[in-house]
Amino acid sequence: MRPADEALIVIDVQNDFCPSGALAVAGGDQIIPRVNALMGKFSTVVLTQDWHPADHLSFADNHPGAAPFSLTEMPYGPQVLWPRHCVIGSEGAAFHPDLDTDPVQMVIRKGFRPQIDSYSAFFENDRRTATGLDGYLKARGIAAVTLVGLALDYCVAYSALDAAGLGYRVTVLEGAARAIDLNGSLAAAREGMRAAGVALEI
Ligand code: VGL
Ligand code: ZN
Repeated sequence: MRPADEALIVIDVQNDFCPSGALAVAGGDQIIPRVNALMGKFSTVVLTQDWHPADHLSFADNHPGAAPFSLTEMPYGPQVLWPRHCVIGSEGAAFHPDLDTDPVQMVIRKGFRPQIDSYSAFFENDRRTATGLDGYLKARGIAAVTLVGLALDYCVAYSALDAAGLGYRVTVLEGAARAIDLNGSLAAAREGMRAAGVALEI
């Protein structure tokens, strides 16, 4: 068992990020056996769930003429326009059926405000709107977090950077994560995480 002040945070292991999903991450489902095994080692386990309303502004089809994976400008800065994914209540937004949710104490949903995307488990993309996860972890005496899940270069990396900024010791297990890798996003994410003091392990 890991020390009681360590939490496992499992990012977005949802159908839409797995093969045949709307925003499939290559090999996304391959991480699930390892993630399930890891859950047994941590006394605090948190899942995040990307959870978007149909009119979410991160969806390319809510911007007439815009192509999926193109960039737009939001009030909070540049934003990738994604294929429609993880719509609230849909099968695509559900956790992958092989993911063991029994040991999980907390599910954080994010990205439900139509105007703001949310990659990180801690703050939405405006970098100010909190999800409440920091308060939950601090109230439970958590000092270190291990992050796994999808996608390594977006939601996992953003969560890792925020966790480091909030004072947690942060480890990302790359072997239990998979990346989208859009225009060098994976290399940039790794570099950013290393610079922030995140331990990248396999
Ligand atoms: C994610 C793009 C859009 C992720 C979520 O989970 O990494 N990426 N929404
Ligand atoms: Zn999303």
